[in-house]
Amino acid sequence: MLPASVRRPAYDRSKQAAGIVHIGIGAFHRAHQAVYTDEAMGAGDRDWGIIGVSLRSGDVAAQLGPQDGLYTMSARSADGSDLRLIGAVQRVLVAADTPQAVIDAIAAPTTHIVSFTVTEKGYLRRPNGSLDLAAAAGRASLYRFVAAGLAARKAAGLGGLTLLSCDNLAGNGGVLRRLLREYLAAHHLGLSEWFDATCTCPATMVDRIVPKTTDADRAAFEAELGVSDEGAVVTEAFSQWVIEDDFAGPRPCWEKVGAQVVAGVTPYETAKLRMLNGAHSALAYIGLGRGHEFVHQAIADPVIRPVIERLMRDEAAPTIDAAPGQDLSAYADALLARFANPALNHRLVQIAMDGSQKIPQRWLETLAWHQRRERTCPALAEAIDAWIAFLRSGAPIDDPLAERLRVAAAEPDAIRALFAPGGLLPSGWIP
Ligand code: CS2
Repeated sequence: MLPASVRRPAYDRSKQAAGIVHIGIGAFHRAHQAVYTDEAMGAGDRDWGIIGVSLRSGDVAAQLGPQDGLYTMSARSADGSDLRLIGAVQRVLVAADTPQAVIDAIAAPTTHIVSFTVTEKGYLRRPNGSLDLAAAAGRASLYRFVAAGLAARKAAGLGGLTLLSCDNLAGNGGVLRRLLREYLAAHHLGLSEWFDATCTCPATMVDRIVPKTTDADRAAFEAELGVSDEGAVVTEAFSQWVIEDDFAGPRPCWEKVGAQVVAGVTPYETAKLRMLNGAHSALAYIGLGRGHEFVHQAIADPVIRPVIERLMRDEAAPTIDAAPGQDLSAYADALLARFANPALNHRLVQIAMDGSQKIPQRWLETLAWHQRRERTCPALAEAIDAWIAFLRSGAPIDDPLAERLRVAAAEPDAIRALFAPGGLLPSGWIP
């Protein structure tokens, strides 16, 4: 029995149909979109159960399967934690093991939305932005499953779907649509027109800091709950979700439980990528270089903090066309407070991974904006130097381009080797 203080789903889980298939069911999805969906059903919405999909790893299925999809989420701050039991996830499929089950889930008449948190590299883009068709034909490709599921829907005379990218990419919905079109043109030409006519790909801005759950976290959950929870997730109190109002069919009433459904996501998304994520990546590389392990330690370092403030306030913020009521200075204040959260133990190495996939939208767009105005960005220049030092340091490089990055960073003119146009990273910025 869970302690009475743990909030539980306020609806009958056994009576809900699955309306959403979510591809990439990591900790972030479980602490973000799944929570909004759980709350929407708690507020009276029905039939929005989630079928989670892992493309490759069986870990989450092994964790959540025996728990009937249930897990606890702890929102932590310096003042304590708020524990909740989340009931939106019904089951978890592993695409590599049961591919047809994934296709059937996408093709089910009750499914209206397929959402994604596959990380930046999961979109399988080449540095020039086009789809890596060889990778997209491989086993761990979201495109294969989505295309096969859509083909089955069309064959069955069902409607299209809303395909909802929840990854930290600039213009994530448009990127997904463009890449999926490239895939369909190569493999399912007959589906392209139907896809255009029946499916939508809204843009989203997703924000919640969710460190990877550690064994120590799981032990702390067990001590607090009195039962073990293999699927538990740790996060902060803050959560934001801004979604472009462009749905192909029904959707949960996410706006009743705090999400913003708006005509244009760009100002929120740009601010989040360039300020929050841009600062995060800078904290990771500069912080690791100075011997820190966690984000809250790096932001407390009097040498690092002014660089991060400058990056957010003087370099990133001026590049953003704020939406009415969007206060970028207050946003920077809030981010500094969130980074300082001592209860999260957010590891810098977690943020440091996949730099080649993250840096273009986090740093290079800001640099290009200033370059067009003949201005320099000292804080971002320091961040880039720290990335190069990290690549040269001999520490493991967790990145799809790891070996090529290591070679480029070893060049005497590493900046040019990494960022020259037509090179490893897509960039409007010319070093
Ligand atoms: C982080 C993000 O790991 C990273 O690269 O910058 O996961 C960040 O915590 C989230 O985007 C916050 O919403």
